[in-house]
Order: sequence, then structure tokens, then C-alpha cells
Amino acid sequence: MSVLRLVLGDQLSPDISSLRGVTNKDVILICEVMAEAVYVPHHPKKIAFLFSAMRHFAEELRRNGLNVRYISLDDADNSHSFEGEVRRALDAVSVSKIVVTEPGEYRLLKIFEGWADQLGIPVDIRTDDRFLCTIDEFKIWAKDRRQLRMEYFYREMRARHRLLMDGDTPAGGQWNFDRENRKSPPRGLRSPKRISHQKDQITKDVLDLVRKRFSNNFGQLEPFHYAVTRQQALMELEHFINLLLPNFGDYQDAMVKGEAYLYHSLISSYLNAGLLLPLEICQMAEASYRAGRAPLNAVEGFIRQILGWREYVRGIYWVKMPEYATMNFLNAREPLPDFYWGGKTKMTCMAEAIAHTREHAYSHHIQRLMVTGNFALLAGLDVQQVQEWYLAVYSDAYEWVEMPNTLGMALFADGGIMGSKPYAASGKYIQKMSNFCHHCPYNPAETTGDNACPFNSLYWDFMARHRSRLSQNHRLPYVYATWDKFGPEKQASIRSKAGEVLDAMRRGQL
Ligand code: FAD
Ligand code: DLZ
Ligand code: SF4
Repeated sequence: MSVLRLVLGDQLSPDISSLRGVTNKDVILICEVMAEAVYVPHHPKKIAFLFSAMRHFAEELRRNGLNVRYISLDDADNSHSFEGEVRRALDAVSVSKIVVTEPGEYRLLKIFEGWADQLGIPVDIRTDDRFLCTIDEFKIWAKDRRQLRMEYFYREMRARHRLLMDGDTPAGGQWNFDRENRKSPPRGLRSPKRISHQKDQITKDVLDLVRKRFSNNFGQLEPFHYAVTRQQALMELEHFINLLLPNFGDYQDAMVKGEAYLYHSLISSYLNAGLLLPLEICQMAEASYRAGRAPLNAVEGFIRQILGWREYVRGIYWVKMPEYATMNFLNAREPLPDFYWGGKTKMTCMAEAIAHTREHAYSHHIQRLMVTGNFALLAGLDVQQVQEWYLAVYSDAYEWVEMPNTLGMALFADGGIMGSKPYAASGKYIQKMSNFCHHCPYNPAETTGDNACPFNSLYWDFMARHRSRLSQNHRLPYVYATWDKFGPEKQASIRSKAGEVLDAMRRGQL
């Protein structure tokens, strides 16, 4: 008997486990549903990218002779949930079982696990083996370790997948070249021109739909430049590997006013939706190094992000859920200020990162971590609200990857599961790594004056506020030694300034 195969919006890979063994008698269900479109107020570009990619993927499957049941958002009978659509499909066709690849979010896994009982039909939930480390493999790796650290996980992954290895040793004699990847931006650094794809009728229809239904969401729908097929995503990947990868390492942490992309790959949305696969990306990057076209610091740094960080955060998510979602180690509860949703702020770094986000549904890692994330950490912004913001505004955001990055890496809300210390930094870091401060009314060299950079007093206030929680951290003693040297008077004036900064933030005047 035939099988009902459910494919989700971030499972658009022809070789996905749920499609293995498919025949033209099976029904492949792909559906646009409001439950997924509104569980956070997604950026319109994210919705448009996914719907267009889903529709193109369905076309490709049909061209290969397969039977696709595609439900579009404006389908009159759309029940607007996965469960409703599976029930409707079961009413319409006779199948022996449901097959689905494990989803990227815990809430959906729990729903899918309930279906066998609720729907009275076997449900085969298959491993998502597009990832290079399965959840079970990660659980085994994590078990009995006192501390989880990405670096050790990454080394094992390098050896297991034979990436950048010379026999048993890492290429170049060391595992990690991060120290070479922290260059400040030289004057005049610009983003090289990027590929913009032609819009076909499918994409135009989706843009009309999203314009009609989601125009109140934060974010600009147009211009829309995303790849929506595997072929287009591969063009972007090749463009990156051939022209930009050589400089990726050097400018990985740099930030420049008006330049959203610099030398970053912009592939996360394609990779997370399944248009590209992690192993092929890493192998292409390695081939570029082996052919002498890209330096090792760039290639190692790039591969570490995909083979190391990406797989590691997914492992953390699945090992720690559902408790992870509720963690708030620093008890951060300050409401998210309006400027995250596009309201005015005088802080150039924040205004820039949020403008890139609004325009492109993208900002690069250091902007997410050291600008918007760092501000949220220092100001004690509410963990749930910040997490929801990151999940909504980026076109690459799904909970498995967004939550550990936001709650763990940026906000230290997991108390050190993801990273060994909070990524807290004053304005000096942003001044070193960007040209934002030249364009800002605030002064990064001042902590307490009228024009002092807000990050400076907030940084010290954060350290003082959380001393009882953080002073035992072996990476922070020098910070507390400096704070103690300030003496009571200076400390009081810094903390009073931080209070003024928070008040200004609450009044919308920061
Ligand atoms: P590049 O800088 O070119 O890096 C190459 C690839 O490495 C990326 O495409 C991505 O697949 C992978 N990668 C790099 N860093 C990470 C990381 N920390 N975790 C996982 N993968 C990584 N990434 C997401 O894919 N989705 C998210 O929702 C997301 N939310 C984030 C939230 C916060 C607070 C922070 C600090 C980071 C977040 N990241 C997220 C990680 C990272 O910022 C993005 O992967 C990256 O900016 C995507 O841009 P790019 O493709 O140009 O990446
Ligand atoms: C993000 C998203 C959106 C906006 N819409 C849909 C949809 O209509 N149909 C669908 O199958 N998937 C959608 N997605 C992606 C899912 O939310 C994603 O598959 C889960 O969050 C699991 O990662
Ligand atoms: Fe940001 Fe402070 Fe620099 Fe202004 S001075 S851009 S607020 S770090």
C-alpha cells in the first residue's frame, strides 16, 4: 500500500530520509500552514523565501514523476496545521503509514510522536541524516562529560569526517586558527557584489501572497534577492567559495557601516532549509584550500562554523530540551525595547545591525552576538522576548539553531552550558571591530559623561550586578580585579550612569 510522506519547509532536500524508498504510488504532503507562519511574527522575507523554495521543490518532485499534494496558504480548505493537513490527506487517500523526518523543533517532535495514537496509523519518524552528527551520536559524546566544549567536539568531527586532515593530524599542524581571524576592518572595506536571482512566476505569486498577508510584520519584503532552488543556492555557494572565502577569515569579525554582508557566505538560510548540505559545503571549501586558492585560516574558520558550531548547537538543543527553553540563569526580565522592532535609537551599532536585519532578514554573526546580543545581555533584556525576536527576524532561524545561540551563547541564560563565560563586552570591542563609533553621537572612550557610550556603564554594571554568579568563573578574575581597583566612588558613579542609560532606554530616548 502507498505511504503518506510529510515534508516540512526546512526539509527541502531530494535525498531527505523521509523520501527514501518513495514510489509514484506514495503521496508527498507539503503544506503552507498558518500555525507555522504565525508562531512568531516571521520576517516577510523569511516566509517568502520558504514558501517559494517549498513550491519550487514540489515542482521538482513532480517533474521526477512523484505525486505531490501541495497545500498553499490560500487554499480554501486549508486547516492551517500539520495535524489538520495530515488528517485531510488521510481522508482523501488510503495509505498504510505516515513517514516524516524528525523536525527541527521540539514542539513539533512531540506533536508527531502523538500521531500514531491519535490518528490510529503507524508513524515512522526517521533520523535527519543531513546533519553530520546524529542526535544519538551527540548524546553519547555528551554523556558523562563534566563540561561540554565545542572545540573538543569539533576535533572529533574533523577526524570522523576526514575534513582538513593530513593522516591523523590536522592540516597545518593545529586544529584552530581563530587567532588569525579577528582583524579590525581596514578603512574603505566594502562588501563585494552579491548574486541577485531573477524572480519567476512562482516567486512573484509568493511575494503577492506575503505582501497581502504579512505586511504588518517587522521587515522589508522587497527587494527580494534570495535563491529559491538548489541550483540557485549552489550558484551562491560557488560564488562564495571562488571569490570570497579567501578573505572570510580575515574579516570574519569585522563590521562596517552600511555593509551587511562583507565576506560572509550568506548560505545559512539555504543550508537550514535543505537546499545545500553541510558535507558538500565543507568539502568544497577544503578543495579550495588544497588547490591553493584559499588560505588555511579562512578555510578552517569556515569549516569550523559548519562542522563544529552548527552541529554542536543542534546537539545541545536536543540534549537539553525541553528544560533549555525555560532557562534564565541571570534572571533577565527587562522588556525588549522598541528599537529592536525598528524604533529609533541613537546608538549607531544597534541602529545598523537592526537596519540590516529589517532590510535583509540577515545580519552577520558578530552583529548578532556582539551588538544586539551583547546589548540584550548587558541590559538584562527578557530572555524569552529576545529569543522570540531572533527566531522571528532572521531568514535562517529555526529553534534548534537559534535557541542555543541566543539563550546560551549570547545571553548566558543556560549558566555556561554553551560557552565558558558570557560574551559581555564594552564599547571598546565594537570600536575595535567596526567603524560604527565614528558615526555615533556617543563616545566609546567615556563611561560616565553625558555622551558616554551606553555599552560601557552597562558592561560594568552587568559585572557588578552578577558578581555572586560570575566571580567564580575562571575566565573573569581580571575583570573583577579591575572593578575593585576603581574604588567605591567611581563604582557608584558608573552604576548610577547605567541606571540613567536603562531609564533612557525605557523612555525610548537611548
Ligand atoms: P558565515 O559567517 O558565512 O558562516 C558559515 C556558516 O556557518 C553559516 O551559514 C552557518 O550555517 C554556520 N554557522 C556559523 N556560526 C554558527 C553558529 N553559531 N551556530 C550555528 N551555525 C553557525 N544561525 C542560524 O543558522 N540560524 C539562527 O537562527 C541563528 N541565530 C543566531 C542567534 C544569535 C544570537 C547568534 C549569536 C548567532 C545565531 N546564528 C544563527 C549563528 C550565525 O550568526 C549565523 O549562522 C550566520 O550569521 C549566518 O550567516 P552566514 O551564512 O553568512 O554565515
Ligand atoms: C518557518 C516556516 C513557516 C513560516 N511556514 C511553514 C509552512 O507553512 N509549512 C512548513 O512545512 N514549514 C514552515 N516553516 C518551517 C517550519 O516551521 C519548520 O519546519 C519547523 O520549525 C521545524 O524546524
Ligand atoms: Fe555603539 Fe557605543 Fe560605538 Fe555608539 S559609541 S557605535 S553605542 S559602541
